[in-house]
Amino acid sequence: MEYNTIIFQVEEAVATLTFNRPIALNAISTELLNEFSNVLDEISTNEAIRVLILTGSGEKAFVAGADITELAKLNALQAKIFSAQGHRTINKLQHLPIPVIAAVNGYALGGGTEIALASDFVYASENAVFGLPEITLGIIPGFGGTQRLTRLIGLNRAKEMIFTGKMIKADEAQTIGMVNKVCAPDKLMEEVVKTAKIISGKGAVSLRAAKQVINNGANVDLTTGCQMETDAFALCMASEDAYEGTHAFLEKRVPEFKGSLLNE
Ligand code: CO8
Repeated sequence: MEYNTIIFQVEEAVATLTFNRPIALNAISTELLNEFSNVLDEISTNEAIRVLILTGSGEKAFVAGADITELAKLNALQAKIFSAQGHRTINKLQHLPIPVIAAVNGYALGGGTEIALASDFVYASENAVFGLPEITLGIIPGFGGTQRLTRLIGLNRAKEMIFTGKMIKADEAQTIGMVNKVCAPDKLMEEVVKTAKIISGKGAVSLRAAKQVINNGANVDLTTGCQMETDAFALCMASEDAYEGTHAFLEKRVPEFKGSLLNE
């Protein structure tokens, strides 16, 4: 499918989705949000894609938030509809069955930070900047930032960021756990692709199971989470990949995962 605001490429098993509105630092317009949602649908039904990378076009921005030109014209009802649509799309991202790495290559503000928060983990370039500056616009985060940032970095740090609207650089974001790795700008994609390839070489069933159990387990008590792990573990053992992985170890060879989601 062709998109106006997104570049979508698939190379081997790794897909790269590039937010592409250079005119507004890749800000999220209604069109971009619709296209983002459609690409996620496309990815979730394509079994050949094992890992998704998100990034922004240009050297300056990942995503500079919702498009403020559009935002400024919304009445309360339209804002509710836009925010709900954003939540649906970002939930879809968080629950995509495959791993998602955000390659944050510049400003990730407002909705941009919220997209990074719903990814599985973040690598950032040294010039990346994170923040939820909505308070400065007289609003609050509307795509899950008040909830996901709090869960990730804790109540007090999240409150400070949200109440002040302050922007933080990549190294501080790494210190507080928002970023896994900080890279030189010209090495960011290389590092992300390297990690994506390591992941895409693993078994598809176990990757999906691990992501699902980690995500769902984060919202329940430990006993329930461990029970979910037990069930998912049993499901993995029924896959061809588990047979291949365990037998490859015993035969002292590298496993060749077919990644079939079916137990043929
Ligand atoms: N929306 C629209 N246009 C933008 C945005 C944006 N978010 N960010 C930048 N632009 C435009 C600028 O207007 C400018 O356009 P032009 O050249 O036509 O004047 C161009 O991009 C380049 O930007 P700057 O000249 O401002 O570049 P600087 O290097 O001086 O500054 C910044 C870069 C710091 C990133 C600055 O552009 C900025 O502060 N941008 C806004 C960041 C922001 O506040 N984001 C949060 C938006 S609100 C949000 O995300 C809420 C999500 C949930 C919504 C729920 C809705 C109901």
